[in-house]
Amino acid sequence: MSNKELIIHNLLNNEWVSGIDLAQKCGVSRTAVWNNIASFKSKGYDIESDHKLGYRLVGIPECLYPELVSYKLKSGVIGKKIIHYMSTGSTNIDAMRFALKGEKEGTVIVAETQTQGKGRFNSKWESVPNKSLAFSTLLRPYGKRPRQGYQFTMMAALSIVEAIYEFTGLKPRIKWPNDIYLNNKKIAGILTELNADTDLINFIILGIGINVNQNETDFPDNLSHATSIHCALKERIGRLDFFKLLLFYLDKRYNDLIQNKFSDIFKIWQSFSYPPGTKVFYSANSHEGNGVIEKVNEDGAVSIRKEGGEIISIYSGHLQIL
Ligand code: BT5
Repeated sequence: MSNKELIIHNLLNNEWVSGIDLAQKCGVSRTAVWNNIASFKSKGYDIESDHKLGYRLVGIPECLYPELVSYKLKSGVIGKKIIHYMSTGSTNIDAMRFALKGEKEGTVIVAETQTQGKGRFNSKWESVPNKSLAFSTLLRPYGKRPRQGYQFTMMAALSIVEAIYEFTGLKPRIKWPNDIYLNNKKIAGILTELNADTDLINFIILGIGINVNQNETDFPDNLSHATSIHCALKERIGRLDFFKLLLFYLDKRYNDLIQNKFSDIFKIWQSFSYPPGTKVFYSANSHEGNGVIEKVNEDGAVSIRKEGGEIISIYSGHLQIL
């Protein structure tokens, strides 16, 4: 843990800590403590100083700074290292760059906003500074095949609904293959990108975008089908604590996956997904049309019963709930 993180962690119980104690606990000089406090204040931390009592933290900024995310984070691998940007193009592109340079598994790249956030098939993903969540996690699963890539999207989707359910009591639905919906509007999306040889995955970038504290007016006109946790709950939620809970669930479900417990994940995933019989408009390669969901299969394909009764399996495509 860096000295910066240690200093903030020692202040996060909001009690007075003397400069000498802080310096000792963090293994730095008093001047270094003073310099760090000044730099924290410039980042938006509200810290009181008193020449006798020392320092006391009274407010934190609305940012997902690494030293805040790592405090009492209950996860083993995912989030062990956090890289934070106020603004970046796309955290998936950043994560890809770090991965190619040898960055360790579990590193999370998080941005307050993205200028070129992307969805599947190069579509655009919108985020709002300090209100949404946009982050990417680098995974290096051992011995997984490229055709198992969809399992990572499924475990991420499950982690997102579990975190939202525990944090808010709201029960979102998963829309095959990579979307999370609330009240039939999209609240989150997952972009899973692989770097693989023919037979083996080298690494995975798991990009997650979640609408957390946006108001209705924060969404552009072309996103009338989008919603946020705030819109559904009618109150703002603590984005930092929610993010930490999500990292915990991601870590837990990733662990299940690498211990070959995908069948367990898949069963729970199904209980959150739109059920058989849901009417959809499907589009995949050259096919498109109306139909109903017949089932989602453990190999990642969705079976659709077309209007004429024929059943087709789709491995990659879009569903629109009707
Ligand atoms: C997704 O693709 O939903 C994947 C989104 C992944 C975003 C994360 S953010 C962190 C990381 N870095 C990135 O650059 N990306 C990842 P897809 O299923 O193809 O859906 C994309 C479609 O969702 C767009 O074409 C829009 O219609 C819609 N959309 C865009 N922004 C949205 C938002 N904030 N809320 C709801 N829908 C949105």
